[in-house]
Amino acid sequence: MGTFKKLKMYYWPYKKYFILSMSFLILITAITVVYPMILQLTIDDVVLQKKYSWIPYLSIGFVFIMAIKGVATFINQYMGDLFGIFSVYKLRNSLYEKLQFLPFKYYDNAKTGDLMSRLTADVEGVRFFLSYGFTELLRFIILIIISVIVMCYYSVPLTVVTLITLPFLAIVVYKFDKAVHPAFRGIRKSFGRLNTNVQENISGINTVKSLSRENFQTDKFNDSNGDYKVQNLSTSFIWAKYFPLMEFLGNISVVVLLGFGGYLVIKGSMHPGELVAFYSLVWYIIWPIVNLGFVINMFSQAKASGERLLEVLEADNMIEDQSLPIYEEKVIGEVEFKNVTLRYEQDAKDALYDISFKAMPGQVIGLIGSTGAGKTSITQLMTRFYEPSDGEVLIDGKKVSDYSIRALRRSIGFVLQESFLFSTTIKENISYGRPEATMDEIIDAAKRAQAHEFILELPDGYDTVLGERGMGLSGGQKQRIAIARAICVNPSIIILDDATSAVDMETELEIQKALTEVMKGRTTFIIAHRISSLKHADEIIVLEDGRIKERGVHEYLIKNNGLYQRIYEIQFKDYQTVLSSITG
Ligand code: M5T
Ligand code: MG
Repeated sequence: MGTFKKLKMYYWPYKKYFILSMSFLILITAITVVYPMILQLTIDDVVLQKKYSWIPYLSIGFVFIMAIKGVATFINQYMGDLFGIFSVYKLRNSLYEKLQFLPFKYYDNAKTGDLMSRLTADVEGVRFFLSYGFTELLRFIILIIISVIVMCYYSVPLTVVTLITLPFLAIVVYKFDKAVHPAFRGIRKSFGRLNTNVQENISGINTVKSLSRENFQTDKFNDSNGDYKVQNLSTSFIWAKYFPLMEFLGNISVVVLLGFGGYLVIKGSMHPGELVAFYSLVWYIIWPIVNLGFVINMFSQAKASGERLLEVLEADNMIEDQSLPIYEEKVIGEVEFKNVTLRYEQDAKDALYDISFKAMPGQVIGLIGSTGAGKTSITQLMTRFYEPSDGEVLIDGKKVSDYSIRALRRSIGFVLQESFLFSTTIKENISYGRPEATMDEIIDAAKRAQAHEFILELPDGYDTVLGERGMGLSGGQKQRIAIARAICVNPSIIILDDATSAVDMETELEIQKALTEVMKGRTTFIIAHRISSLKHADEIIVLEDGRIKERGVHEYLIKNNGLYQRIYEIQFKDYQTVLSSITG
């Protein structure tokens, strides 16, 4: 029950629906037990004593009770549904919100498809149990209690004898529960894997097709689909094995009832009508116990789902706003690293080691180094996407951890190698970081990002919806929209992480023009592989294996006999070769 206790805050606010549903459930159950009693009355007092004048009254009374039961069933079901639907609405919102605020570190290990299946199938599992499972469980308990009371009222010895086999039935049901819970957890897990597979395949369809790996993907899908099938089959086997056994044990009670009950009637210590009523009542006990399997099944599924939801809800936010002090204001743009070390995982090697530098507001810092050297990692620390393992990151002389995350992210703009655009209008994509931006501001940002012209040529201009009706953009166009998006926020610090490496030389020139505009008056970090992109920087930091190897201005570094000089020579020589091959 721990899982449901932890989830209480989501469903308990709607307890009024639950309580209403339950109250009418008690009424319905009580009426159910009245059926066999009416039967007993009809046989013993009407038929056997030939009191025919009672029949109309009994019939009308019966119809009346049925009508009450109808209304009660409606309220019970509808309120039960409301309880489930409202609770799950709240739960789903909380999950989504949680996902928004989880740090990158969480997503490093999470799989999209799996998260999607948690947000859909698992949430549904919990809803189903809240709406029906809870009710069923209580109904069974109430039905059993009332039935036993009525049976004892008719005959205590017969009750005891009839119920003698039921503990065995209960043991089988218990064993069933033990077997079925892990099986259902397996199903849910397997479904998460299946989803991941599909999602990755669809997101990566370009890669799949360009490397013609369709067959490989299909096989991979077959594997997870096969695993899902096996999981389902084994659950189904458990189900099929236990169900007939439970029914068989139930029927033994009926045999005992008919034997001993028949004897009591013949002996005259029991009325025939009472025996008939007993027969119905005993099923009111066996049926819930057998079906307890079904409810337990539902409960197990919901519990497994609930656990998976709690895993998300209880995931560590890791990076949170400090309680005090908090700076909300926008920064001016001085960035300082003091002996910063960063390790992504506890026992991984240092991604950065003992990094120190200082950038004054408005300065341009170039970061260069081979792939995996730690360039991106440096920038991730400024926005607190990750926390340094050691050392301090300061902005305007204050620790980044003392800023609110919001203020920080509003002060720092990013243009990455590949920019993600949402499938909405260009206008909204540009103003994504500052939804309150006016149309003039959006157009101004686009103009400065050299994007205005091509946007006007699109079918609906700024209202063109991306990703629809084949509305794609070229890499360079996307990049310029991303730059406009960064400008729109008007950040004090801007990070250009390989912003031009994915496009051709000509587009790069255009983007470079846009970037020069972006850099004006902002502290800028340029990460690039091409020296031409960062040779005008106020300081260039050369990284290798997470450490600073060299630093200084271009003119100094090219004569320093170090890594930078080597890179420069390679790129410069290349250029010379190309040049001489053209000029012949
Ligand atoms: C530096 C590791 C990576 C590498 C080192 C971003 C990131 C990096 N790493 C992680 O373990 N998890 C992460 O989320 O850290 O990586 P980098 O800073 O990304 O290097 P880079 O930006 O200089 O490389 P590139 O290829 O972008 O030029 O060991 O495994
Ligand atoms: Mg990088």
